[in-house]
Amino acid sequence: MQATPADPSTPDAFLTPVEHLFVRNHLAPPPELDASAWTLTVEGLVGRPLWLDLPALRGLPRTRLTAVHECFGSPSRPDVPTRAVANLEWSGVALHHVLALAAPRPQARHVWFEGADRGSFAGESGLAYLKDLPLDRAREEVLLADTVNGAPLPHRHGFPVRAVAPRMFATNSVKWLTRVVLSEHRPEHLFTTRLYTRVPPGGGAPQPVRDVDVNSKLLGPRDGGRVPAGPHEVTGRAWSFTPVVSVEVAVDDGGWRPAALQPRGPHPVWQRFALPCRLAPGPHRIRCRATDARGRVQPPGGARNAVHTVEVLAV
Ligand SMILES: Nc1nc2c(c(=O)[nH]1)N[C@H]1C(S)=C(S)[C@@H](COP(=O)(O)O)O[C@H]1N2
Ligand SMILES: [Mo]
Repeated sequence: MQATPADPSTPDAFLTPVEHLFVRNHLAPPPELDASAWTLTVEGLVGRPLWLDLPALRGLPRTRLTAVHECFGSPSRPDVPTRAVANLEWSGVALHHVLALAAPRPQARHVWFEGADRGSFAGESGLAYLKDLPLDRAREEVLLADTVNGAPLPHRHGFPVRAVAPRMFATNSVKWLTRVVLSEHRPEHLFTTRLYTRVPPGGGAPQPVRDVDVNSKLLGPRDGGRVPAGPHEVTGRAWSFTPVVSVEVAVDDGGWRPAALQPRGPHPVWQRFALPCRLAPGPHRIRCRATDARGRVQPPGGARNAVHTVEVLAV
């Protein structure tokens, strides 16, 4: 998978500026679609197959959504933390409006989302980028977005329209969306059934990578940074499928202390946390650990959402 040459670091802002957003493309080169030629087809188990152009899509009721956008990381290394995360405001048309026009048949259970990018990945060629979701879930949650942070999507982030699947890993948010298929079954495909699956914590059959884990990221002070000795505010962001209910911070061997935590509100956004502390001259290790409303806690290590640790030198 190609990432931006140097992934920009996450700024400590509620909305991540788009120029700081990571880029993840599996299939080179990323397409530069022409807005006037773009169409979305909706096909499969539908009563009325659709071909929508942009004016037709934009004629439907619009919605805004602010949500965490987190890359799962490499599908072949599902336990390695990447902490590539952002918080973005999208706008567009809720998928359910489009589905209502297409009239899914009662046998339809799954929605497939296909992007316009084509290429090779993991030794397979001629691939499209394809993901799928259960119909009920897609109908409730998915947005067909044409803006991010109030501006049209840049080409690299899916212009003119991408799917946004809130509370799910961003691998489900298909860029350059051109085809939606309703089906009785899941698609057998590299990106649906063979990659982006993982064994749930208690064991069992591998499940598709969907719901985000409970997770947090320290944003201040920065890892590897030098800071003046004295009083500091440790800050960062925490997020999960459900709201985060507590974040604890540990400085060196001082034990876990509860940080002040912003509430999540109605949108699945990330939540800021802060804890004042005093850093004596010398090296320090700072850690943060989030707990969500389901009682899930970040594990100490060995998982992609393991406790985040930064090391700083106070001088
Ligand atoms: N069509 C298409 N959609 C895609 C991808 C892709 O390679 N092709 N990558 C996915 C992955 S793994 C992630 S993390 C997000 C990244 O979105 P961004 O590049 O806008 O940050 O897009 C997802 N949607
Ligand atoms: Mo990703």
